[in-house]
Amino acid sequence: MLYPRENRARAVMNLDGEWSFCLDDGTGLTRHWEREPLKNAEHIAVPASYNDQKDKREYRNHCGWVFYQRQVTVPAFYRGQRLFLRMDAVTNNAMVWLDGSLVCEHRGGFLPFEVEITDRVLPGEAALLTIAADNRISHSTLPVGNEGTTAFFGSDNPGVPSVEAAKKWRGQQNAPNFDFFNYAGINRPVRIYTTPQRYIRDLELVPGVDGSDGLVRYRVETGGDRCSRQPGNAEYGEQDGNCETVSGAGQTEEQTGSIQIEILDAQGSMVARALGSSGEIRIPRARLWQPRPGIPYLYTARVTYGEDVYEQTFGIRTVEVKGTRFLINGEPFYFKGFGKHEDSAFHGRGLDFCLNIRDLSLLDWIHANSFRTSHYPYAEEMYELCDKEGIVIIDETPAVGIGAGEAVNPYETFPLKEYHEQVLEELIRRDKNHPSVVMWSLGNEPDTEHFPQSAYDYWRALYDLAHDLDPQNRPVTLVCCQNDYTRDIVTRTMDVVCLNRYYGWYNLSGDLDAACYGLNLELDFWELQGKPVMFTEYGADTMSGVHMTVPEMFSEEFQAEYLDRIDRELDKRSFFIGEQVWNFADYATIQGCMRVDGNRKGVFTRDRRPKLAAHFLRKRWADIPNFGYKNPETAAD
Ligand code: BDP
Repeated sequence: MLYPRENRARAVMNLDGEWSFCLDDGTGLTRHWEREPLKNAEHIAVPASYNDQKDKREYRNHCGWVFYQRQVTVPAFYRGQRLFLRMDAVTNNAMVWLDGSLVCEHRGGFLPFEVEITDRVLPGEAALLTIAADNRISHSTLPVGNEGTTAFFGSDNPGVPSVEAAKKWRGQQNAPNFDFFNYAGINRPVRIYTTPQRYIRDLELVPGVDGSDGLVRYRVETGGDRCSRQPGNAEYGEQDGNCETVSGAGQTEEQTGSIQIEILDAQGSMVARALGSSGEIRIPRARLWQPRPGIPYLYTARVTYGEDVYEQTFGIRTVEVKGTRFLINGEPFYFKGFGKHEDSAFHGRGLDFCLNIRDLSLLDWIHANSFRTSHYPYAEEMYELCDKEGIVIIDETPAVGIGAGEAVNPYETFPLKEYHEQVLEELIRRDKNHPSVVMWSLGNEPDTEHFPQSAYDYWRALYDLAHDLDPQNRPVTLVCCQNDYTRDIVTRTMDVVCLNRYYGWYNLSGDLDAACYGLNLELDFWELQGKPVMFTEYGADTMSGVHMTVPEMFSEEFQAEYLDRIDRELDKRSFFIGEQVWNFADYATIQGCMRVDGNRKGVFTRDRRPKLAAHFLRKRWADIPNFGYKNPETAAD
């Protein structure tokens, strides 16, 4: 799916700003709130989660639908163009109406969806746009919510009602099976964009290297070759229930012949050109996209098709796993960075350009080169920034929380398989062209230990699917929870073994000698598997401002010492290809007796001030190069 961009052929109307807003009282859908201006509406900012915008418990703890509304007038001079309404992310499920009629529904809170509305609005006249968002999570959502007997935090003491019983008594309540706040609403921009009648629908770019030349395979998909729907036959439901517009299947030779693709260098000069809907382009003496401090050189593919034009930046770089190494442009790469969250004060999970710029600046300051989009796909703007700034991304689906203890086989209980496939497909379709994305993560910390064969069947099928779907065939991983790794038969089959480990924190708490001992036992096991291994999480909750001469848990000194001790063990292992600390910054999560005002494992505070550990990592990472840090031939064992 293409990101909406304006150019000489396309206009983009941004609908962000202040909208009308109501929490559903349970009657919104049956009483058709979408048909008239919302009654007793409040003001709300878009994009942003609604939860922290008002000082009201009902906003923070709401469970169910909410309604957003605004008037939209498409300018009269857009007449004759196709119009698309695009929502970048509505969390977790969405329904969209124009003037009271349903135009679109979408399942999932972290990926874009769009619908053609050419026949739904009259340019020059106001239309009432209503978007409802449902934040409920359950066994059939990603991320996963607890239900009934799978409640994670069950009854603790005899005589105390279980969470489930309390829920029944007080009504509906979300029970996340994951450790971040369930921020919801219109979290990313809403836009209307135009295209000419015949338009470019998608573009796939697969870069390769041939000696000093770049070789780019490309494929262009067009739309609108059939007549656009006329008013009167445009009822919702005629589109097979999905939100996509009419596809360009059945292109004639004349039409595909009219597709032109030009490759521009960073100065805007054309360096190569081709005709047709697919093919291969040679770029003589190509410059590679390199993670910084290398130069993340970007080319632009300019596609024209009839009156339409679309420009997509891309990088020429290769990614490959060989033996125990992760190669970018043929060189063994070492990941230094973090698991992150989209999380900040007031905005919740809402897109915040300034925060993204600031976070990348901090990654630069601390000499990090990468992060994982834990635990869901991030806003597209962040990937664009990383393309430009040379930050490497492990791109994760929202599959977090698949597991419910040893009594319940989640793979037989959670009806997720088809939906998970759909999400994976949407993710890869969205992010396939980003040079910054070097690996797909199928999910975070599922149960792979108690029902090993079911887990294997589930995740291996997704692993194969990811490889099939990705035109660039990037490595694929599944991020593994601290578990009995000898029973887990899934993690070891991934291209890269990604481990979340808390030796010294949740396990062997506070005893760093014992933690290093436990860690080494496990590393001995992984050494035998012949795969590249990295940490995608390790860390310690730390209250900024708490200092100790003899470091104990929760102090800034403990976090720094913990990282130092663990890192020294990692340094001894040549197959170990990266360290991503949990977490980049403190963040909001569900309240509970293990969390003080959120999860405090940030190396930065929620307002992005460094803790002591940030200075430690900055010093350590300054001396670790992107390439060649671990060379299996020479590294000490
Ligand atoms: C890991 C999860 C992560 C948590 C972290 C923690 O992947 O989402 O926030 O633990 O406990 O298990 O801080």
